[in-house]
Amino acid sequence: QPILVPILGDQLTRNLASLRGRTQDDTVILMMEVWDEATYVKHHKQKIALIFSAMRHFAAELREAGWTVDYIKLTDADNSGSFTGEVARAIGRYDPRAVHVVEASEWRVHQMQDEWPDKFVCDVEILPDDRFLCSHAEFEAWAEGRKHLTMEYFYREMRKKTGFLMRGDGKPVGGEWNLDKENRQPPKDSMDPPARPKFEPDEITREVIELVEGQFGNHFGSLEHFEWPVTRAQAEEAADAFFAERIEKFGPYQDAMVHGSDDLYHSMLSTSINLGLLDLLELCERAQQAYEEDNAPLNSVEGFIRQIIGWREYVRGFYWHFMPELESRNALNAQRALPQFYWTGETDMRCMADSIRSTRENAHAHHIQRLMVLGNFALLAGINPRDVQDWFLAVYADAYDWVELPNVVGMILYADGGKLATKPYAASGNYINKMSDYCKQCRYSVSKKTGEGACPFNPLYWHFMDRNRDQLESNHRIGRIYSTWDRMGEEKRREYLDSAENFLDSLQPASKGWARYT
Ligand code: FAD
Ligand code: DLZ
Ligand code: SF4
Repeated sequence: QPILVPILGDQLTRNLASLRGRTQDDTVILMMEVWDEATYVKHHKQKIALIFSAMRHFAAELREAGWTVDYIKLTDADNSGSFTGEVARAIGRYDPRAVHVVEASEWRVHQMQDEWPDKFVCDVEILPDDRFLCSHAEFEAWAEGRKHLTMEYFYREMRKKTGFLMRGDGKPVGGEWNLDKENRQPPKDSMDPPARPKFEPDEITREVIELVEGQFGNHFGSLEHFEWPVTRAQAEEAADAFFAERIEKFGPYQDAMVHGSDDLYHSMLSTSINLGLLDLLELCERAQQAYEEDNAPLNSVEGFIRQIIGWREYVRGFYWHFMPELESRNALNAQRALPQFYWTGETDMRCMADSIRSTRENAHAHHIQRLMVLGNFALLAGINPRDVQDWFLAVYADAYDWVELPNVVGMILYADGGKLATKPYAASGNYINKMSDYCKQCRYSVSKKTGEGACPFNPLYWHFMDRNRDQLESNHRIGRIYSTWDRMGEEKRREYLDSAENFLDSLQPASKGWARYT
């Protein structure tokens, strides 16, 4: 009787807790393409193609290394369509003495796994996912008794724990923990970021692309530019290029936006990291090495390491700490439907149109587009959190509930009432103008505050502040905004509010069928 080891689609590493220490002759690995996972939201076509292709490549790699892999394809005749159904069928086939599986990264799938011990005739062991650097218990111990779960303090603990950029005396290299203030440079005309490596679809990927076009042709997004790494070797090549060519300027231009320039100096590694193709400690070691060898300044390297051992680990801990309530939080009582243009890209707002174009073409937009353009608009316009969650979960190739949800509910929408962010990331057109080249050729005028042709972010900003005054005025980081508002006088305030309302009234709500099967 073998041990059955199901490997989920975002667990694609040989260094998985369920494989470690196992021998090949008494192990059957099970990998499953299932309808339920492909359709719980209508994922971008590239996201499904990426996951299926990476799964198929990983299965081939495991077989080549001598493992027995039972791989269930989406269109296999008896495919039951769910993880639970497929594990049950595999138990029928192999009569294993136990199932060893690594805990799912998402609440939804973890709930399924929790039922397995009662459902199945054999033993079921659910193992911790030690690819994350901070265990659930460690996060809970850190969170215990804290009024605010401030990322910065979590991050400092992670620096001490991992030793990255630490001096022998326990102080941070360079004397400061966080160099974010050096990482806010606007784009320069002379910027010329080197292109990242693009990976031509091989036969496996081409077959998957055909499958996705056939089965999920009505999902959002284009498959024309499928260029993601789908194997560990390719992901490492992508990482090599980042550390050789882009990390130097990663820090300074982290918040910059340039029309038509989709990668800038970002690593573009999130899809590979989330699938399990890259190892977090190795990435951080390489970043640190770039600093030690004088290939990148401290602000770039610290910024990169902070995203990985700080933000990424923090949002994962935050997710498990607040689930399942997190997904229904709506502290600002935002009720508006998501506008249709999030799906079509048909809007005259040039910043939104470009961010949505990149999303449609690449299943990717970089952080500041997600946060300060797409997210900021959703916040200011009062889009209900469920619609925004569905959109962000569906459209990005790196999107999984555990990472998307805290970013949407906590970071962009302030729907958790300020647990993640100490104030809403609300900004008028001025911020976007400062950090991008979008506004110069926009149909709207960023310097016009109200009325016909005014940048919609301007009146929406004040509409947001005004309608949420009860909740926000007591926040010491934002409260003083209201004295500016009050000083404007009744007539000016009315102009802002009317302009915002006219704009909001003009928005066409999206049909629900874009995000979910109805
Ligand atoms: P880089 O800019 O090169 O950053 C390096 C790495 O740091 C990323 O690959 C990622 O692993 C990590 N990272 C950076 N910021 C965050 C963050 N806020 N949370 C978690 N990890 C972070 N990231 C996802 O992986 N999946 C998502 O579904 C996702 N949804 C998001 C939704 C919103 C509203 C926002 C504001 C951010 C979201 N992010 C998400 C975080 C971030 O935008 C992406 O990780 C990043 O854009 C990926 O591109 P990159 O690999 O070039 O990142
Ligand atoms: C996102 C996704 C999709 C689209 N399809 C599958 C699949 O068919 N099989 C699979 O194992 N995983 C898939 N995934 C990723 C899973 O949803 C992910 O592993 C879990 O959500 C983790 O909780
Ligand atoms: Fe966006 Fe306003 Fe600038 Fe147009 S003017 S690109 S809508 S910020």
